[in-house]
Amino acid sequence: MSSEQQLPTRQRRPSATAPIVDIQGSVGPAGVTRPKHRRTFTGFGAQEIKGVEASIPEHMREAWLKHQASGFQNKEQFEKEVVRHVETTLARSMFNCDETAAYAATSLAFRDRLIIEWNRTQQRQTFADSKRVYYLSLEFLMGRALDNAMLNIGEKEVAQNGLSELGFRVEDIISQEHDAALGNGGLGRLAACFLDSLASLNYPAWGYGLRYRYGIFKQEIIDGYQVEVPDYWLDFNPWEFPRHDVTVDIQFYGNVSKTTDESGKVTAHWQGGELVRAVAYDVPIPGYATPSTNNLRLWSSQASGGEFDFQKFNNGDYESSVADQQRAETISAVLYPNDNLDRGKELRLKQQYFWVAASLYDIVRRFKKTKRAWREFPDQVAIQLNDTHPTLAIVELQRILIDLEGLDWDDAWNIVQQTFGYTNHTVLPEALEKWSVGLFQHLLPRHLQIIYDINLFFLQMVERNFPKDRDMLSRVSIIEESQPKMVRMAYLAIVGSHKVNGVAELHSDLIRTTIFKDFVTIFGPDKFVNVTNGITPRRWLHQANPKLSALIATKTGGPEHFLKDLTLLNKIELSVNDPAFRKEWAAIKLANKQRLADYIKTTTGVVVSPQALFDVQVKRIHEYKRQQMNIFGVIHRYLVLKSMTPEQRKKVLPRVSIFGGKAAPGYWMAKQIIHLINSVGSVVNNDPEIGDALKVIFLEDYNVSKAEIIIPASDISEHISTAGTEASGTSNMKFVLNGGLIIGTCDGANIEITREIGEENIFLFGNLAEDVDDLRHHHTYGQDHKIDPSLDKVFQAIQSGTFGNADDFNGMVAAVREHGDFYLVSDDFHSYLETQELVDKSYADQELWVTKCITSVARMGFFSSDRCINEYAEEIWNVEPLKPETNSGVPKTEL
Ligand code: 26Q
Repeated sequence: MSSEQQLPTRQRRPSATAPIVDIQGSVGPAGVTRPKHRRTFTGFGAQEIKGVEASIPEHMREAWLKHQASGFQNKEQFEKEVVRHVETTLARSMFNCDETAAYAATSLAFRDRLIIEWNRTQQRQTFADSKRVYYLSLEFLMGRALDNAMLNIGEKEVAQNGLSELGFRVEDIISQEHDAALGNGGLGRLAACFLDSLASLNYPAWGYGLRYRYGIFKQEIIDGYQVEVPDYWLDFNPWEFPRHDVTVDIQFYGNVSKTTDESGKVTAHWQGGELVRAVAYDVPIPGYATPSTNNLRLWSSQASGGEFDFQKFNNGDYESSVADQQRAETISAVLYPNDNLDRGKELRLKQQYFWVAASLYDIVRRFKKTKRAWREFPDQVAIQLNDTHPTLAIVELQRILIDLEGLDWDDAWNIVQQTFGYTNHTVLPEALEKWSVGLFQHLLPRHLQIIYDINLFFLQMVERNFPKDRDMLSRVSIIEESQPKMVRMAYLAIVGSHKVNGVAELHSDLIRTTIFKDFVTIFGPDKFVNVTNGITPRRWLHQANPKLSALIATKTGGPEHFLKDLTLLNKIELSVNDPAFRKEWAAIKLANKQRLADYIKTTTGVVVSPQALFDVQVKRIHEYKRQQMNIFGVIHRYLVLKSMTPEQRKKVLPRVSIFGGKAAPGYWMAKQIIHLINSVGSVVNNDPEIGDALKVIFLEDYNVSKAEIIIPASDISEHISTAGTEASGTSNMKFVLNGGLIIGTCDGANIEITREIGEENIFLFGNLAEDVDDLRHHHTYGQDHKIDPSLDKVFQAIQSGTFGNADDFNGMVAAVREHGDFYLVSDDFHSYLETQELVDKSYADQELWVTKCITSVARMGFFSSDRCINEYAEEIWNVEPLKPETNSGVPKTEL
């Protein structure tokens, strides 16, 4: 009789052939046997389903099986769930169930549905023993979760009908939710789109990030100026699950000693310093039309001794024990609001290490439970670095392997390099992360030693292979020999990864030929690849623009098809000349514009006509993105209108210029730009001579949920960065996908959008990336820097006080006139104005315009983040999807 059979039933250990798995992805008990790793896993067979079931202790199995079938399948059951949550979970009465309570209860009802699939997905992944992807990003700009959950699960209609019977409109309930705004802009939203695609495509994948108490600040516009207000978003967040049992103590500061054993092997010991506790919070990530539900794990910081340091507390040192607690909590308190700017703040480096160390501990712990040999680590784990922010993960894994696990340097380093991939998102020098050696020495002394060793071995290799190029060593050294010495994080990321990618073709070419040129020479061209960004059509078409999605569905065989394979959009091109389709298309755009006009009226008080051309630029405010050029163009338009007779003005195509975006709080020039836009708006919008011919709107606090209203309403959107500066841009894709055209420079993904949709469907202008260096040189050293006469008139208007105190805008004018015009506004201004005129003319021909819009949407299939994720999976991660079972009683089958 085995020892197992002797146990009383209630204490019986689970079957030894099936692992116990939970959402934490942990397996138990140790030493279980499992199927061999397989490259392609096509789903559970009947036997394997039994395997998962068998992992549930016998005395729990019946209850477990009943639970699997729970959740709501129809309107009545949904309503019952909502009422139950209001009356029990929320401890309120239906008698006073307001929209807040209805939102909470609806979310809880959907959350219950998600949790079941979430658990199953983790069980499935662990049972299959498949390789997982870990996406490390300091930013996840998720936006709202409820609408997304409803649509991805496929039960929005049920909820809509149920809520309606309870007296609510589903839109009102959805809009109760506070955006999860744990990101600045493009990089953070890309991470969110990637999570959606990873789950929708059934890839075993986890995101790892920080659970900031404050996300990106809320922007208020007061007297035309940006004012920042903290974004405390965690009041009620039904989408996160605290895992108080999943904690890791993270070490900072301290010192390093070394010991040598009998065999002469030296081991480093990092001792002393300070401990901060990382606590896991998990967020379920549902896939679209699949039960697969992945996990986003966000770490929150706490004092490691629990609530207080009891010793200090008991000694009466109450204040200092509270101070310790606050210092620990500060680490995950706030998202840095800089986008594309590195400020070198100690707390930021602390955030990075805290998050990276906790995540790696978690990943390594999960791997160790499989009892595999260390060399198999890269077969089980792929880690993607979202920019250089998580680069310390490379050093941390090397430290774990050599200091804690006793591996040789070379074996460890091979594992590290095979595990990591690094995505670069910028070529702007001010955004490339560097940390001073002194700060590293203080905060992470052992990591600095390891970085020095990585650099030493790397430089030795370079010296061996390129003995003639003596300068090469200082050019590529991870340590910059400046005063003070700096650690170059991008170089560390390249050296520690097996693949480095840019995010659009031009950008990938630029990094290969400029900032990382030497590394291409050293490692060869195969290490440097391009993966052009993409966006999830579930959020950016189906959710943001339900009417257009429904119309497209009529030509593509239903939403579940084109939303899973966006190339099917090409079918709508067959209907481009179908009058009924075109009419419906135009009506939808008008309705979306009306929705935005209503929003503008409510939030700004300004009335705009939905018949006008809506011209939109919404994105972070930055000189390289050139919102200043846009507003100079608006001023030009205003001056032209003012010079016309009333009769002439009546014939002008009315335009609404819409801006939105946040400036980093310390970015003075960006704040000046916001101020100028608002000042121009208050003059133009109140000028009775102008009327509807021109309106200028600044929408406060641009975020994901506002983007969902703004983007579908655009006729033309502006993507007008100085050529070579915008790595990709992703809103360009969102606008075109929603039936808007774009005016843009030959930069980032604009170039590939042009390739896909055709030159005749995009308004390109301006100098090319290859000309930028010469133009800048000319500004600095040339004698004859003449600025365009139209721009000169714009400056004269600003400086004569037309838009308020001229001195307020001196800096912006001087940047162009006196300080070398680094972003080449004057060089591109003329061509920008000409192209805007072309936009007006084209819009006047509505028939042709609608043709351009339909054709463009039809050709946007390439820009799905699904395509993008499949490229990462194939070229960088070497992971395969793990399809869910189709016959295990899961309520919904995969489409
Ligand atoms: C760095 C150091 C210290 C503090 C903050 C930062 C920091 C934070 C955010 C640096 C950069 C960012 C964000 C960058 C970003 O959003 N880049 C955008 O990434 C998109 C996705 O690839 C591209 O489409 C955009 O072109 C790129 O600007």
